[in-house]
Amino acid sequence: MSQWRMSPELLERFRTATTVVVLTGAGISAESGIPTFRGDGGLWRSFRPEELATPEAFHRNPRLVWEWYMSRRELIMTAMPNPGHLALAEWENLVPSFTLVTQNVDGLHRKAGSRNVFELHGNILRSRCDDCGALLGGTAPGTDGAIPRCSCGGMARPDVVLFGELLPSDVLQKAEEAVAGADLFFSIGTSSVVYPAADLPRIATRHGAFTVEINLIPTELSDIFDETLRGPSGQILPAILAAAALGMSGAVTC
Ligand code: BJW
Ligand code: ZN
Repeated sequence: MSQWRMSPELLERFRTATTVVVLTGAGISAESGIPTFRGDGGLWRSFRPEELATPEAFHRNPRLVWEWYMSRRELIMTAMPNPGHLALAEWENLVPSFTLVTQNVDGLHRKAGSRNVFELHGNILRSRCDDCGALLGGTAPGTDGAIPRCSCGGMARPDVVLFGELLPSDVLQKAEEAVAGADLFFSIGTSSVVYPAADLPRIATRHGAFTVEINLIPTELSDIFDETLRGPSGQILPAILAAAALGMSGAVTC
């Protein structure tokens, strides 16, 4: 059970916003059965990021890194969007401008029906050439573990952004522009420790957006938000949409 309270101001902002930007992290997909990275049950409890999520790790031991991504791919391919993803897809239909910026690589926002999605950290279901960057579909090692090669000879790798790598510059630029123009900004299910994504709430604040955080627990950035809602996004987001439709606010117990 979680308890959260949406203020009358948030309800009003929700109803009148014309330019909404939502930033999501692993927490929004937790209720779809996909582990987060940090915290209890997080992936980094069992795996060391520097052994699996850096370009150096990939070059040192591409098979090991591929094995890890293959097991996550399998889980993600069968995962379904949860009520949080679905509520965001529905919200997009209710406002003139809605941008969804996600750090997630699972593709669940598009699977839920969201259209204007910027994937900051790539997509785990795609592969690309480690040398020339060519997209290689869902290419993956076979049962012998051999790493597939691009026509240029480079190794195929998951099309995700590893630590120390640059985010796709066009995607990041468009995301930052959208955030700078937002009148309502939500940060959902992210620990707000990974940059440059963690800069986005500050950009929103600097440009005068009303800012809201949804998370189970306080984060590094909680203090800068105008409003924080503590609880599972799969319960809070549908409840906000329903409350806004009914014109109510106040304490809601999920
Ligand atoms: C719920 C919930 C529920 C649970 N409901 N909530 C500036 C300062 C310091 C460092 C840097 C900096 N700029 C760059 C860096 C270095 C680095 C960085 O940020 N390091 C920090 C960790 C210190 N950044 C980079 O390297 C980035 N590249 C870059 O900036 O290049 C230029 C540069 C390089 C080096 C130096 C300077 C400049 C690239 C970052 C790439 C991140 N890649 C990963 C892996 C992607 C592929 C894969 O999936 O394997 O992306 S790491 C991992 O963390 C993944 C995530 O997208 C990312 C963020 O995690 P997220 O989504 O926040 O998940 P969690 O688990 O941390 O949090 C989940 C939250 O949900 C929790 O708070 C829960 O409570 C909550 N939750 N259930 C609501 N039901
Ligand atoms: Zn290539």
